[in-house]
Amino acid sequence: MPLQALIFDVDGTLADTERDAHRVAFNQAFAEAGLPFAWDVPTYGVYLRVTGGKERLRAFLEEHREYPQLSDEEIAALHRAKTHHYVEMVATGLLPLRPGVRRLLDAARDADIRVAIATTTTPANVEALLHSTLGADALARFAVIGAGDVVPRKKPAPDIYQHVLDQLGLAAGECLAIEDSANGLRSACGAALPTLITETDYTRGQDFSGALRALTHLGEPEEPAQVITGPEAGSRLLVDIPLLRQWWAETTTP
Ligand code: XBP
Ligand code: MG
Repeated sequence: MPLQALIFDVDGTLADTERDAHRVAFNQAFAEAGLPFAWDVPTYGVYLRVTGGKERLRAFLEEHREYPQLSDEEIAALHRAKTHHYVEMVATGLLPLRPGVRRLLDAARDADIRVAIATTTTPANVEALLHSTLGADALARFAVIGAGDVVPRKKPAPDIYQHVLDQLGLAAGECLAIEDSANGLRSACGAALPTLITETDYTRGQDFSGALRALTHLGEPEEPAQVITGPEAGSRLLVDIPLLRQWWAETTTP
């Protein structure tokens, strides 16, 4: 059975969204609500260990009892405001796709390999990012978009990947996941998916054991990716469909 589908994470994988978009949108919502805190770049990096914006804010408040403790309803309202700011920001075209993403999406389409999304982020955020980067018909490119609270447990639980596999009607061994973080890797591996990592500034140095390969990004002809872990470590290359098929086949051929 050939490779049937690529399942992409969103934040950090399709685009580098966290530092300059999610974090900024959270801070706008905090300021509007008159809250006495903001997340600087390193602090946000610490709380990225918690996936999901509402869950992240709850974890922050639990570790900062000196700040007003918010109810679940207050967190949900704050998070709605954050989503509004994020969507507005992304609609301006602030965030490009990461190197090689557009190229690989187009190559998958040409090779009749389906593409899907598995993310913990809110669906409106995914739609805003896809529209601003891939145009009006962007959503139609994806066979399945699994996002946000559609499953009860967010990454690193495998639920979102399992949900997407169920919707695709495919087995994990017929697909390949592309992630940027250890939480995402654990989620994809928990669903038995072979997984490629493209690290970001926030995820560099995390434990990527179990990944097919870890790379700096997917690469462009003028900006090849560097391999971080795997047999080709240190070399520079372009992730294309033949290479993905080769790496993916390693997981099925002993
Ligand atoms: C990243 C996340 C998300 C975003 C914020 O998810 O954990 O929570 O940081 O989005 P992934 P929300 O890498 O799986 O796409 O505020 O909408 O949760
Ligand atoms: Mg991610």
